[in-house]
Amino acid sequence: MQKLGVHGGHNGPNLGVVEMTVALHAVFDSPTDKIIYDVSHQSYVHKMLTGRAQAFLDPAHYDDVSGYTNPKESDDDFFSIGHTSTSLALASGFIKARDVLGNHENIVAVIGDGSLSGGLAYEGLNNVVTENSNAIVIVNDNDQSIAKNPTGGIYTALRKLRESNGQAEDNFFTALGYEYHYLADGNDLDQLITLFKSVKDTDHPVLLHVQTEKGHGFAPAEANHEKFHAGGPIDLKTGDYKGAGQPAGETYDAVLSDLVFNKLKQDRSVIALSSGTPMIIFNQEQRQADTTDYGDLNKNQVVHQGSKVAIFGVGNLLGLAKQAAAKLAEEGVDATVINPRYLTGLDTELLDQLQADHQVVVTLEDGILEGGYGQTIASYLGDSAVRVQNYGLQKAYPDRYDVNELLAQNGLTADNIAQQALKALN
Ligand SMILES: Cc1ncc(C[n+]2csc(CCOP(=O)(O)OP(=O)(O)O)c2C)c(N)n1
Repeated sequence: MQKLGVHGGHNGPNLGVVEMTVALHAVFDSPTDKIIYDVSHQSYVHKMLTGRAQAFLDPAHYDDVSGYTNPKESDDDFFSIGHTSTSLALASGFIKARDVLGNHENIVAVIGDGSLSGGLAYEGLNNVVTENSNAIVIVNDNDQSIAKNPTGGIYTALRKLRESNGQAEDNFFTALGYEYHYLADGNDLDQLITLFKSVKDTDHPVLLHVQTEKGHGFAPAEANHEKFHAGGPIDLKTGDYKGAGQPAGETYDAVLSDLVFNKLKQDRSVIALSSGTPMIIFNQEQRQADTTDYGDLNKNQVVHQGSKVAIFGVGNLLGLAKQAAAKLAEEGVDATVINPRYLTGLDTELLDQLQADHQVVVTLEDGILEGGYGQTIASYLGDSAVRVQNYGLQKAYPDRYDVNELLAQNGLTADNIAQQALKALN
């Protein structure tokens, strides 16, 4: 809790499975027995019990582990994962491999009810049972995805099972071929241990439907499951998020959600689909009703018109482009700032105009430099007198990095950008 207080993370999912994780490690022999977590956003207690407690107890080590399972950290972690609905498919591979090798360890998959809505989960449910050998699937049912589950489909089936203490006649899991057990008090350690012991070393697929409470033990998280699914540092007394780490100024997320909310207000037939990540898709009809001029395609937005130096800030780096322009202004250079708005396709009319009164064109992007946006600009201007300076990231696999540090390592600071532009001018 102290770490969540200053560090944030997946609060509710982890608090909900403290007892389950302790029971799993009490009964099963990890890593010989394999415990595979769906999403793996609920693996904090697993990490504490498998040699990584320091990363939760000692602030100096908080960043030693990631928020998900990671085979590089421990032999008890089998996958680097973060997507929902994968655990059963992954477990079915382990089951197959074990059986081919003639081994006998337990394969345990833990999947939340929210993750059970993903298509891959159904393929996994089918494949696990097809192998017809040891498999222990735990459905961690807290009746909550990130947001509330809808009614209908699997969620009505789960509710009927919960309300009948696992006795409902329609049982999706037994129909598929699983031996089914229901545990109403999935936050009770003793009952969990008894249940797990009773199915350990089974020779056929078993499904344990375990009802837990998201955020268990922390009153604010018990009272508001969605708010405490995940978030930044929390005031542990009041349960309020401290709000640190919020990006300053306007963000692309905020612009998008304002736009979508306005559309939704104006037109009840507008539907937004989201996977819990900021991703919105409009259908063809909505686009036709939309008044946006798509003939505008590839037109860049000149945020500020200056001369000599033009800075293109791609996406989130538009802010940095403005900061670099402010530094240049201190040196008497009134730089043009451009929001390209399109990652593919160039505004060639604008680029042709720039050649008339600009000597330096700078591009900033927070993607890989090689083959990136900036290089398409450089290629277009390659035959002109304009000097092009491209900033982006070296190709690498940074793990748990500080965004500003990573940008700085790649020269992406307002000071450096301004200095290099001045050098090119002189
Ligand atoms: C493919 C994919 N879609 C969406 C998400 C966003 N997401 C993260 S966890 C989650 C569901 C959480 O609900 P549940 O599986 O019930 O676990 P709980 O957090 O309630 O323990 C979702 C939709 C994701 N990680 N991967």
